[in-house]
Amino acid sequence: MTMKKLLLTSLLLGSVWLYAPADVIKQWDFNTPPEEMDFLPGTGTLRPGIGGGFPAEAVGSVSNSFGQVSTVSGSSDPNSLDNTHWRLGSVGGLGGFPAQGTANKTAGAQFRVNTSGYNNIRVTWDQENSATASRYWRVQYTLNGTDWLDHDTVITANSIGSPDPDTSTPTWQLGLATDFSAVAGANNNPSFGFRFVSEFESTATGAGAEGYVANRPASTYGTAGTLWLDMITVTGDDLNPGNQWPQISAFADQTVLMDQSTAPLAFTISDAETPAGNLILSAGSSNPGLVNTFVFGGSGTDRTIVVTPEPAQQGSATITVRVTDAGGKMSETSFELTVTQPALSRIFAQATTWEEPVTIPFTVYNLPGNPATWLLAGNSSNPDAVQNSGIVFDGSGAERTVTITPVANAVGDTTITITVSSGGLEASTNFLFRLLPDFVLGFDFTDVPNEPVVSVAPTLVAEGLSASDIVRGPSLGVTSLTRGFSGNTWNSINNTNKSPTTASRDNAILTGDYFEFAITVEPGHVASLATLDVWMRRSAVNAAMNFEWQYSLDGFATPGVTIPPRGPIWESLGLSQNTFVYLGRTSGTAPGTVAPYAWVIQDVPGRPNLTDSVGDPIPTIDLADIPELQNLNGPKAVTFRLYGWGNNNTVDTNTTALGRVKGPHVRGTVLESSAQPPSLMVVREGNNVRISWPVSATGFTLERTPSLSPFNWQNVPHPVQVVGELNVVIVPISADSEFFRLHQ
Ligand SMILES: [Ca+2]
Ligand SMILES: [Ca+2]
Ligand SMILES: [Ca+2]
Repeated sequence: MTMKKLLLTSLLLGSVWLYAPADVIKQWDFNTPPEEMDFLPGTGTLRPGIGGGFPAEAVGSVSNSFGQVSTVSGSSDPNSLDNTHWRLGSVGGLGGFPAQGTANKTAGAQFRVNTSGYNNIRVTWDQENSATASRYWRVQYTLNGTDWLDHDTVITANSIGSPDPDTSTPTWQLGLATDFSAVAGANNNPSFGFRFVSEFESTATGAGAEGYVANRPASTYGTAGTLWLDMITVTGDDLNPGNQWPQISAFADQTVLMDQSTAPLAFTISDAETPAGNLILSAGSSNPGLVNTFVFGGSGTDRTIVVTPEPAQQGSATITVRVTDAGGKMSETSFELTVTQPALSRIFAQATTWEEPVTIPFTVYNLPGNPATWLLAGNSSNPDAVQNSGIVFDGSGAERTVTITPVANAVGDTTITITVSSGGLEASTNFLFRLLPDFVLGFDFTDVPNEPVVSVAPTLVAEGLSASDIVRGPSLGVTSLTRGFSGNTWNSINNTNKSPTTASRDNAILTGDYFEFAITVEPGHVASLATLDVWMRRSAVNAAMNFEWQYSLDGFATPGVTIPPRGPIWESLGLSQNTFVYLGRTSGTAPGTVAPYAWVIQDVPGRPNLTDSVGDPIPTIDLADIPELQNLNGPKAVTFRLYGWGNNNTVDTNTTALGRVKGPHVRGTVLESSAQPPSLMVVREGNNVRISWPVSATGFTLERTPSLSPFNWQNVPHPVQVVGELNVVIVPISADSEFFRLHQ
């Protein structure tokens, strides 16, 4: 050992070349490449700007985006025209850092670096963290591309803002550094990589919290905290400076359809010492289950590669192409291959009446050919409800619409299938199309002024019904909202005016946090309620977000009955609780795209806040399955309440509203009692069934169908006999099921 130390000392003293600047192996500046410069920091690249090869990766389910964190402080990137910083953190409310106490040292930013031909690997970078981000960031590395080991380096985030150290955005730390020169396995290793991951205080410092602590001492750790990076620079010492590195040109990212190969992708290779024809090519995939077949073509400097995905697989993979010279030096470049198949955007179940055609937008993905030549076809499973000729397409390119016009007087369900085809490939989707009775009650808030209105009268009440105004429960605050009906001071731990203050369903019921309206069936009428629709709007993330519909037949003198949120859309969303959440909010930045009804599953910030925009529709709730809400003989009142409650963060001033524009709507039927349809009586008599109804019910025809889905009602051919006060039809029993109805 002494000998080695002495030798090393003499080398350091006597060998000038050891002090030569190391080579930059790779550098990520995240800027749009110079030839494509667009002066927009919000666009950039994850590919290394120097060195080629594997793009930077966000790991641990963290989302990422490009931008600039602050105009006050920046990174050391000298590019003043189009300087992008890389941001790790939630985007559109999705993909934040791990929840408190979970997933230590797994989430952050990852960089794969082929270090072949180098030793003394070192990394420098610039970093910024928001106030609520993790204070500690561990440097980890891998020697086999899979397993990650702790390096001694732990970065403590900077919390000092500028100009205000305590409240302004924290400033950048420039030139942070970590050194892998003592890690022998980091040298000359095509599988080397390193990453920066958020870390618990206890493991980072050997003391303190067994969880994440916030960067800024006065802040609380939050999953929405951010890690910003720039100028990730990897250096090393060339193991053989006498041999130049081979060169390989870059590839554009590629998209192919499932079961199709790429075209031959052209690239060039060269080397100072080795003839191009003697250079060795290899290729690898980050996702071998998706793609692992590569065929090289061409010769000399001009080469091609054909990449073939595995059968029936789709997804994406990073393809790395490497060139090695006769001296063993290797250079590489990478590109992303995406394997897709044609698809249509999801269309949820639709509800309407036969009188109201419905127009639905949809998007076509990954269908080849000129969109003007695409063939669009629609099919209806039940021509009694919708004919195929009632399905009409419009739009152009990938953005299309379908307008569905029902058959006159139809009620019932049909499944609509849409198929778009081109060049032997096609995409299709289907959805339920339900023809319901019309609305019998509706609140339109178009004329609600920006004042603290206490109640709003219904704007649609069917003949035979009367209805109350819509009002708030006694413990909700009255707030102003143009074209809406809003409430605040929802039950929460922060509301000192309520007791108890814990936000829960039971306490919402106890204290009276609800919106309410009532339908009264007038004497001489009978009503059946079919569906309940409501549109909602929340002002901010800390508004009440938990809800439950209830009804009462005694004006809530006794506890109400839960209306479970059920119906085709709830089913397709996989939701079957008795309560529901609504997580849309006008605060925050809207994500790029929002799937319909995403707001009943996840936080959806940035919802439209225009005074003339409807709120977010809550999926239609079926009432037809609730026996107590069918055949309501007047006089009879049904009172509806929508209870709401928040959580420990709910703030009194944050509002939850019905609307805007559209208030609650109920579909159903209301008939005069005298027009109440007669009942059919069915009795077995030997090998026949005896079907009868009162002779006083005139103008009815007995019909039958072998199935209700689809139905095919046909007149029953057997004669009608009058027996006393009854019309009687005798029908022989058959082996198949049959359904009967009276039709007027
Ligand atoms: Ca940059
Ligand atoms: Ca840019
Ligand atoms: Ca060479």
